[in-house]
Amino acid sequence: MTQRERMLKAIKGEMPDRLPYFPRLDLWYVANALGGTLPEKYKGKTPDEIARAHGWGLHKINPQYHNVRRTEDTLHWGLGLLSLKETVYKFQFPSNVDIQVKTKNGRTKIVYHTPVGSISTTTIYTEEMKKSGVSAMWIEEHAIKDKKDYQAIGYIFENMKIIPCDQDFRKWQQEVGDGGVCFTLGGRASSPMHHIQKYFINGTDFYYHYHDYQKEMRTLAEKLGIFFDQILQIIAESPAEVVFWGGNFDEMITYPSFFQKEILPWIQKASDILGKKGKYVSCHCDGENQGLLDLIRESGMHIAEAICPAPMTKVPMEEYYKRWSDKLTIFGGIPSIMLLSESTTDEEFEAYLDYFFQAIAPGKRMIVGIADSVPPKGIFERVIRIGERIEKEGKLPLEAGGFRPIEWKIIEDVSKKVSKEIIWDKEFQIIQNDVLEGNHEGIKPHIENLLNQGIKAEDILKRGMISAMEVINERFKSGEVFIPEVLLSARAMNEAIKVLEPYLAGGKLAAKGKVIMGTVKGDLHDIGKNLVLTMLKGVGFETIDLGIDVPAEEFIRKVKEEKPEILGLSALLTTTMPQMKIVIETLRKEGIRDKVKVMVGGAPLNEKFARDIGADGYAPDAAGAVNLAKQLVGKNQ
Ligand code: B1M
Repeated sequence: MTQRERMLKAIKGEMPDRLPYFPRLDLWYVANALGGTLPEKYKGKTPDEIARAHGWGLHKINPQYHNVRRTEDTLHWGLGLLSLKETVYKFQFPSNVDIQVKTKNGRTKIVYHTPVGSISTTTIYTEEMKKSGVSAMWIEEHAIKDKKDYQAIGYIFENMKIIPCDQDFRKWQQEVGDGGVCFTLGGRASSPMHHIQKYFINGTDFYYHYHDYQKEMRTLAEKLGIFFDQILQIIAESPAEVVFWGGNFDEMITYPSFFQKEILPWIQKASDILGKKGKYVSCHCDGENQGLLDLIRESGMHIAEAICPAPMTKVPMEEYYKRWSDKLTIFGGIPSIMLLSESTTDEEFEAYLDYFFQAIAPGKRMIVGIADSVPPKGIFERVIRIGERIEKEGKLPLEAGGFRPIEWKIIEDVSKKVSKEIIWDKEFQIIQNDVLEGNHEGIKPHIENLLNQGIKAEDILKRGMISAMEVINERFKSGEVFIPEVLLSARAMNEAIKVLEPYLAGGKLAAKGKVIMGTVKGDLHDIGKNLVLTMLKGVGFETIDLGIDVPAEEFIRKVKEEKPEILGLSALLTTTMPQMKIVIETLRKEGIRDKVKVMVGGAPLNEKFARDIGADGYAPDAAGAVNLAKQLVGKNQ
């Protein structure tokens, strides 16, 4: 059976002869080729040649953004417009939109002048990013900065022409041949609202806009819907068998109610339309899926790709297989940290594979892959070893044998966890409610009212505002509320503090302490860090955000300048975790290590790592970060 046949059988829910194995090599390959660290035997070979030589399938799922036909293919990334060999359409801007492009050192600024206003975007994709294994561009400046930008962007999408164009896609299919299945790119977002979230607005501001500018957003989503519908029609008539229909879902970012309302209906629509044409819909589900398991199952998608199970996320592989495999095909299953010596020993790696073969028995609807990809420093012998074991033990149907779940955090039943209820304080109930509801406008007159009645500002702050914020903190921890609620409550707090501050003793809010925080060098993830900062600010810390991709020297400079009680470091990539150690060592070299407490966090970290690098504390989430920060400054109240 060819690799292509194997994959198609797994997608259709039939039994191939053995488990299909399609490791994604591009990030590993590009990073090592550019860094001159590609193993000798692979030098001069392409990733496809390497995969074919080892008898693996060719991973033709994620577009090769680093290797496009021409600059224009990804030029309009800031608007989420891509025209690649992987897409079966191209687009044409309305003729009355004037576009000005400036590019310098991997940074591209574009201004779009439309008859109803101008918008601009800036994207970055540098050689350094490629070397560190980044395959996609970073949006530094988002198109929508405030309410007035909705109209211009809506105008562009409403008047955009989408034209079928599949010659290059057909050529690509021929080149890949029996080696695999070429996924066409529908888009990197799964619905119009998801598109707005991923491309148009900064990751954190999105939630404020979603709350404040509902009408504008809804209208824009409708205009984008026209664009999405056209793409679906073109794909339906194209030679593609499978479509990459967006992704990067995460139970925090695309929290369950948002996923259900804004994303799921479009996956259903795509699956219906394309399903009728004998095509399949695949979504990139590389995030934390615990709270989304049932929704993804019900979404109608045919393939959940880049599935990254425990221990990297909360959902163990057997849970995925048990919950989904009767309905959709699972692609992935080997979390990338299994390939890293820092996180996984050889013995642990082999034990994971023993477990894995049992967790996915009998192996139907399963395509094995590294989720989401082989990391730049991944041990390549382990990629080979997985292939060897599949060759030997992956004949289908797999036998489950004596299944023993591995010891890691088993799925938690969120619905059973109820955090502490608010203790209403009669005098301050209205303020407590404003904070809980995120009523950032209403809270101001309410506070003025209390002040006019002669109530002390310190009491309003402590008994009214902070007591409510702590409840939000707890509810977030227990999964009862999600990012938007936290952000909106914190915003109400901050607005209220502005009114309160002149009345506080000394005319200034006595901060719990000063915290400086940033995402370490090489790492561009900022949603979690922003949330932590917002929470800290909400409970009374003074916060300074250093942003993303912050080098050690910058952290040190700021610590010297601002003299904070706490320095916070965030990292989401295993490749950038070592940066934290560098920062701590530099603090030591500069003789200021004992002047500041260092707190670290981010999905791939744990307590042990924090201890090993000499940090003062680790927090797994934003609520934990608040508690830790209080402990570190010795103020638990
Ligand atoms: Co990225 N990404 N990503 N990504 N991404 C991960 C992290 C990944 C685990 C996905 C996967 O493989 N399953 C993987 C890393 C794998 C690894 O390192 N082994 C990965 C990869 C590979 C990449 C790229 C390399 C992909 C590529 O280019 N092909 C690239 C790297 C870019 C770079 O940084 N150089 C990349 C890019 C992106 C996007 C731009 C698409 C987007 C980021 C958008 C943004 O941040 N503005 C993105 C996203 C969204 C994710 C996932 C899906 C979600 C991350 C997130 O925001 N979660 C993520 C999957 C995952 O984490 N399982 C993934 C929600 C957020 C609220 O949680 O950030 O964990 P989190 O923050 C929590 C806690 O960790 C903690 O509190 C927060 C709130 O509770 N916390 C702290 C965080 N910082 C703290 C600091 C503290 C204390 C607590 O004290 C100081």
